[in-house]
Amino acid sequence: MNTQVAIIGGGPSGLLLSQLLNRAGIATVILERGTRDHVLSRIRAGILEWGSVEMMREAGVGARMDAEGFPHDGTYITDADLMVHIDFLALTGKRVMVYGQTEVTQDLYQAQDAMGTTIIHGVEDVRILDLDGPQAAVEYTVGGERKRLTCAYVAGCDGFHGVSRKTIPEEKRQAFERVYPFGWLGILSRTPPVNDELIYANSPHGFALASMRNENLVRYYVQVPLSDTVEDWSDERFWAEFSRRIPASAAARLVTGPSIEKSIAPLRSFVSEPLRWGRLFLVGDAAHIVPPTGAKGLNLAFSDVFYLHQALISALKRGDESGIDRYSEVALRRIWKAMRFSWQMTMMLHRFDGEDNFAAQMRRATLAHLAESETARRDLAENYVGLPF
Ligand code: RFL
Ligand code: PHB
Repeated sequence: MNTQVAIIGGGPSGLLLSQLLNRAGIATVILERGTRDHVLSRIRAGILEWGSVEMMREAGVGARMDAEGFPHDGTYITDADLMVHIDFLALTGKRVMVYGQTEVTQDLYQAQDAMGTTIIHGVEDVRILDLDGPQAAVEYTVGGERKRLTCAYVAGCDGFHGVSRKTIPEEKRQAFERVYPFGWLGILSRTPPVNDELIYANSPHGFALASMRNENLVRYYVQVPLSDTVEDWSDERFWAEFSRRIPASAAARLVTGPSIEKSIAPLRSFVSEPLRWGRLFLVGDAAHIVPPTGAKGLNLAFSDVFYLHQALISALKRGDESGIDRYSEVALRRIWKAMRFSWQMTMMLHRFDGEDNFAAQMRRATLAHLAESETARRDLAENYVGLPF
């Protein structure tokens, strides 16, 4: 089999890239390890920057998002009972959209099906070959049979644990990493949101986040030690801990109910450079991970797709390779700024085990400054709604 762009991974990055390329008349094949149900059931991101919203529209998959998503004009950052409102719209003229990653991937799969693109699920043992020759190849096993796909370019959209990044020789790539000594325990519950906008809560008991999917579905998180498992967290324990970490005025409105999903995600910052190796390009979580505190992971994956789809269209339609030559440098410039913001938000809002009393005062002073300075709030808002592409 031959195609123009082989895409490893059918998560949000791979699907959006495939969608944009096919609409420009470029053929793709997506090779996905899991089943479609597996991809669609992963409860992850919830917030789209406006640039991501516009990309969904450009890709022809904006209709349901525009009908069912919830534009948010601001968010709250709180410290015990101090609630700082960050008014995105007033400060930047932009807003964000509450629309879950599961909905994004569902819309993209549906659009890909309608276009009749090739998505092969259940692939194993993917090998990426011939990256410095005139044509690249991808070998994989599906249904017990070994297959070979040749292509002009390979897009590595296979997440943090994929094979694409590891295909670049170890001595030719450099990793930058910070692992945080805690994780986020997240629950989904069919209850009304405790607040009309998200609450990022700093507290003496650790961080909590009140997010949502719709009027009757919430996504709430609490910071937990890495040694905890979901079995340590009954629903009762979760609700008690969550309600003492958010401001008392919000806790008084909290509606609790059974959780319908519960999982723990460790927090890490990670970047692997470069993003290009011959005919291979890394995209999204395959190349970088941010802690979820700034809601940047999916959005950063989409900005990589933005740069790469334009570069691939120029190369394949017009023979102009300047975009693919610059892809790594251009994408990394934005990636590092989102890394900085996610790291800063994480440091501002989490309690570190064994920290000294100075650290807690620094967090409190940062929040107090945010409450008093419009300049500080605008800086946060500008980063949260998304830096320009
Ligand atoms: P994904 O989603 O990991 O998809 C990769 C796909 O590749 C497949 N795969 C392979 N396929 C073939 N061969 C192989 N060898 C393969 N290895 C892997 C996998 O099965 C999978 O389908 O990466 P992608 O597409 O780059 O998308 C990235 C986003 O999923 C991620 O950045 C976000 O979910 C991060 N994130 C958030 N991002 C935001 O922008 N806003 C948020 O509010 C937000 N909240 C979150 C988050 C991530 C979280 N967790 C669990 C890490 C909240 C959480 C709790
Ligand atoms: C979510 O809704 O899952 C969510 C929202 C904001 C974040 C992280 C996760 O910063």
